Amino acid sequence: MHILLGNNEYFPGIGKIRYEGPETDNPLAFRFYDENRVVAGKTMREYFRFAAAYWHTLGSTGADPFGAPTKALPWLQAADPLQQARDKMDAAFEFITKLGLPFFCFHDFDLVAEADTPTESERRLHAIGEYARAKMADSGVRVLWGTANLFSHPRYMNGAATNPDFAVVARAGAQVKTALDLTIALGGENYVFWGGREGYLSLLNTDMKREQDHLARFLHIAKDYARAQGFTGTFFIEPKPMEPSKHQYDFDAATTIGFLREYGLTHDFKLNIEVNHATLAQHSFPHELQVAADAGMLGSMDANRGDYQNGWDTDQFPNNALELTEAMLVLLESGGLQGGGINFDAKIRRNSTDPDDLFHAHIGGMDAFARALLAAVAVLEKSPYRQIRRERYASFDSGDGHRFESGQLDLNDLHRIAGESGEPPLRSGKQELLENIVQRYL
Ligand code: XUL
Ligand code: CO
Repeated sequence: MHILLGNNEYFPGIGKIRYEGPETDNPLAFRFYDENRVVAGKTMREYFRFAAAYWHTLGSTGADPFGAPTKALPWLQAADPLQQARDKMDAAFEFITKLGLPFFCFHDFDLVAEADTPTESERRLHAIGEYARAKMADSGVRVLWGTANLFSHPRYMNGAATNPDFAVVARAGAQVKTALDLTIALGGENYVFWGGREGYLSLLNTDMKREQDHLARFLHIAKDYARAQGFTGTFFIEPKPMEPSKHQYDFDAATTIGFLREYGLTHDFKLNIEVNHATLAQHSFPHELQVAADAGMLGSMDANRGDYQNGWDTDQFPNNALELTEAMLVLLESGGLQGGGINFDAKIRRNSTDPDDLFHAHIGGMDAFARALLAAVAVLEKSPYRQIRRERYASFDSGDGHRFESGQLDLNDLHRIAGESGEPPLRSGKQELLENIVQRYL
């Protein structure tokens, strides 16, 4: 089928964003992100696999609970939903290719507005899917992951897969089937489940055990369906502790890993770790990455940052090079992301109203990651970071420590050894030294 691609320009005056190095005065250039530079055995482009988040980048109008939209986005003006969806996609691909992002991520109804009936919604999704295929073939841009929005529509107010009403669970299943079909048709590399309403507001009306059993059953049948269609990518669960639900079942990485293990889902599912979700759970981003990596389940990440002074999900663009350097240390030491990439699940502020603000935001985020990667590689290659960490545990490398680690000692042995050794000398954790080492290579 021949598809006529739109030719409106939505970001006039902005050309391809290029690497110009740290000394450039051009605000619309990369200072650190050089897509062809080889670091840690890969080009930066391959290492990060950056993705635009369709919902924020093309859909954020600046509306908040206190006020109306501040941005009349030119690609959202057509009255016909499919025309609007095509305009939005033209803007998306113009933005993505000017920035040089290899991927994008989407929810089903980011691509086109949901209709009044499932049949009409599916028809619209199919049509915009064909349009996306043509744009992707034309540009080489790919889908990092797709997902279904199971949280915006009022029918999901009591949950989707965990809804106490089976009719809603079935409806969510229908939506996931269509979103999986679309993701597969677009060659999507992964599929995400974020359970915004998979949780509860009050235990007084909630059978938590039953709801979690239903969630597991739902994930199993979704996975079985996708595998039967030939999907070989990975499913990611994206942990978040709260907001919009008071208690979300995928609270953090550790909780989610326990859930996947309990229900036999570890073979197909890994985690998508988001910075601002980590901090909402009172963890740091590197902590969540490490928990996932230690379980062999570090799949992908959603990049953003929260706000130091308030507790909620502000989804600001990442710019904290120190935090990201610690994150990159975890990534480099654990062998990297399994199948995923870095999706900018971030939005520009309500009062950022110029078309170039979207570019500044992404350029800053990409540069922050590139800078962090270079710093982390330098820490590993040039500093005693690894050696200090290794020596901290050296007493387990041989002798009784090694015998303990390999299960050869019982509690009586510990009692005897402690009696023979006397009071252990205090050993510094060297935290400030390690912090200075990381600072030095920033
Ligand atoms: C919400 C969030 C979602 C998921 C995809 O906090 O992060 O956008 O990334 O549903
Ligand atoms: Co996210």
